[in-house]
Amino acid sequence: MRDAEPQAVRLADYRPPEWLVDTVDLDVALHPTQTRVTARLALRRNPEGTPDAPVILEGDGLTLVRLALDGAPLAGSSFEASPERLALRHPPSDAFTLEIETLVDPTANTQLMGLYRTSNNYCTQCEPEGFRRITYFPDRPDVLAVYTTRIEAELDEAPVLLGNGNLVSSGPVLGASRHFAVWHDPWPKPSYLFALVGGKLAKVSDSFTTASGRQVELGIYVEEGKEARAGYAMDALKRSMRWDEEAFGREYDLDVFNIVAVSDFNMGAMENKGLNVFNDKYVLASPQTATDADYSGIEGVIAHEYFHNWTGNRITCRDWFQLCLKEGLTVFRDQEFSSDQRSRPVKRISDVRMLKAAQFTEDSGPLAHPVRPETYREINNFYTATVYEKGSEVVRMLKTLLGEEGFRKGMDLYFERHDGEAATIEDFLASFADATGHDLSQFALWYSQSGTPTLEVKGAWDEAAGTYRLDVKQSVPPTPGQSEKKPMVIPLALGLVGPDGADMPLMLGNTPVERGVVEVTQKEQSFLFTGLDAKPVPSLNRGFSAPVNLKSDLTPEDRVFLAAHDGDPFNRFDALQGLALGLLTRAARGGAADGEAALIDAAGRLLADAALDPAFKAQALALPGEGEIARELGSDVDPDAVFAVRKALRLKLGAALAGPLAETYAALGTAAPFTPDAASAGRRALRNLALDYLAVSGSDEGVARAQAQFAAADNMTDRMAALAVLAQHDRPERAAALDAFYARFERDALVIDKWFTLQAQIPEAGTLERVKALMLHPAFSMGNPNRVRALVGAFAATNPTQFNRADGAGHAFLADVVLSLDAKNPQVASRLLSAFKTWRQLEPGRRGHAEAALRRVADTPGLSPDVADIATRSLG
Ligand code: 0A1
Ligand code: ZN
Repeated sequence: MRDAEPQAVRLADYRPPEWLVDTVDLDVALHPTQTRVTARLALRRNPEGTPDAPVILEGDGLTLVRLALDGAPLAGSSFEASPERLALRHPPSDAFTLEIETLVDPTANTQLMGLYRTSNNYCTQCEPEGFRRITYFPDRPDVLAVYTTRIEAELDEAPVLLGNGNLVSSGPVLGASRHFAVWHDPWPKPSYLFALVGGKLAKVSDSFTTASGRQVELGIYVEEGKEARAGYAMDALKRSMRWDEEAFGREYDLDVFNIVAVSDFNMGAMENKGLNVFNDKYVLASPQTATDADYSGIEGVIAHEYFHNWTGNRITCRDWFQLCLKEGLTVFRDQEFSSDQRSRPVKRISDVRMLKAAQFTEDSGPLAHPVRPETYREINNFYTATVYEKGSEVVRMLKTLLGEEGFRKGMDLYFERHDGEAATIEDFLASFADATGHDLSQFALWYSQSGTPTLEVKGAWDEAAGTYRLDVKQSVPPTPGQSEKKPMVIPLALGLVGPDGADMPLMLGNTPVERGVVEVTQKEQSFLFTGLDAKPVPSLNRGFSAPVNLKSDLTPEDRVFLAAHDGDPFNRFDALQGLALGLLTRAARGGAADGEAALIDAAGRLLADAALDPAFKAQALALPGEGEIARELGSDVDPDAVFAVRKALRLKLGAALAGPLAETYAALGTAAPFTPDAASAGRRALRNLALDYLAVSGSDEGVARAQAQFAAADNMTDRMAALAVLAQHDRPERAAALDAFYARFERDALVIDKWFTLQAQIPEAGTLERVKALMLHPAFSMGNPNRVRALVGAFAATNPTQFNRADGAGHAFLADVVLSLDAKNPQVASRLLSAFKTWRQLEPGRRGHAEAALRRVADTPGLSPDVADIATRSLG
């Protein structure tokens, strides 16, 4: 394990690398416990570095076997080697070849960083700092080299050998049971994009012809027997490749593109050059085993990793502070892809739901940090919703401000200028500024200021003048390390909705507002809209044009009106959500839940609107989650009270709309076989929402309907939805259904994960004990990240009443699991621990338990830097 108290790294301290590496020739002889890695590095002194700087290469737990310089073995006195570093204090010249032989043990690697084993196959994960667990290297993203990798293994153990780039040669190793493959990647890349895979894997093949006629062989490698489940991923890959050509003018650049699905993986997937490695959850799907959400997750992640080929690989990051340069931009690109493949408004709604649930929460608590952090102790802890999701929102705002054409010009210039480089956020913004003439210096605050801005908006109607004035005030709350904030550039898309429900003209003086977007740039600002013949209802922040907390003076009547008429579908959704959130927070504070009748009425009308997409209805009719209600409350949160008021409202909606819901349920039933397209998925989503509302009361009829659906379902979406309904009711049907589900899918780990998750989410007093018992279940394993996340992660992150039990047992349990997992897999342990990110908003009793649990973790000796960092920042 690494030093538990590593020095903080600061963006301000960035210095160019002292030594560059032009080529890396790797020879990897795979062995379960003693893999021999020979690395030949062509090192060259960086002319921009410090004269006489020593060569210092990073390592992590390495065993050095041999070292040679320009072919001659090096005497022990001329270098210093430890598991963590290799230093040549007095290099003999400014350019030479260093040959380094190390031994690594992939079987003992439970961190799943560097070279490790999964289901007896070999695979690597190098982002962000895993390459140093394979060989000594200047392991930083601004050292770009051309890699050639020779992999050797026992033929019967690893018949498949994959590397980055194109296959150069392969064959048997003479006189032995071993074979080899040589891969060459012509594109210079940082070490974090290196990958190799060896093992017994089945290949699903296809091909793609790029716009300019290059033929690309596509391969998806999966466990034998799972080939049929890779079809959807392959289809998504081909669609992604075509889309990037059409939407961004970006073509693929190698002869092969391979994806390998593995069952032990710390994250979702990894964009290694030409050899993406995926958590199999984001590759494998069949109607019987995957839900609609799984299918759209696969589509999104396949696209995301593929799009990294240009935004991340061809143009990479200068340092890890620039992580959002590739991640925020690539999330933006994958969101746009999914919007084009599916329904744009529905995609936007689900993205914003997730942004609010994950990022707004992070931004309002102790782990808040800027999209581009300025300091870190453990970079693994910065793969966050802020870097990814808020990072994407910042790119989206740029597009909103510059318009379609300006944005495309900026992107084109960025690709043209920085291809083959390790770039910064400044480079990115300069491309847009130079391409369009826009001054983006104030906009850049989005990268440096943390915290979700609040935008207060008040309207004033002047009947005599026919004008409507919007008074806008912005503020950014204090966040860790940042007490004072400057005003930001907030692109506010809006419309003025007239009494007939249609948009009225949007004029500032005599000028029409371009694209319906005004730019808020000051602390306080007013906009006077003219030429209006009736009082409008403002539809603000359309499409969620800026990631802000909007506080408007809209009345409940205005919201009911917008829910029925707004021309912007996002705001139609948001109007209903706002109504619900308003009354839920009032009720949770002990006030009267007034406004229910209006909400029920608005919901009923939306449900009955035949012109609306079922997927949209399903989103609009799903109440804000417990987390969102808690965030809105802000302090002294009692999760039981939040759950109770939400459940009470679900009961009322279910009872009041029972007739139309039952009709919806019946009307959307179909005998057609399952297809994962967005339209069919939308119908299932609405039907399953109806199923849920109709059973909230636990009535015999509601439960029987769910039970019948569970028994008859021909696909996982419907089966799972029914099981989720049954799981909410402590009745004999629940145990029976859970048992039947387990028996049917016992051999399918990804499906059993759903079974674990569902049970971890039961909002009942016995759930913690159930989770503890399930940890002893033979299908559970602390060594597999998916299993840990499915059970413990789901409990901590998605079961607010039971995780935050008043007696503190839920908090203590999470601390115990984090501490026992830390030595094995610090990354997964620290992610689990970040479930405490909202602990300060709890009421005093629960807050005390959370603090005690966090302190117990923080005070434990020998913590990994990952867990130590989250624990101390959470308490800070
Ligand atoms: N770059 C990947 C995310 C990723 C980061 C770290 C990892 O290490 C375990 C794995 C993947 C992405 O954005 O998809
Ligand atoms: Zn990414």
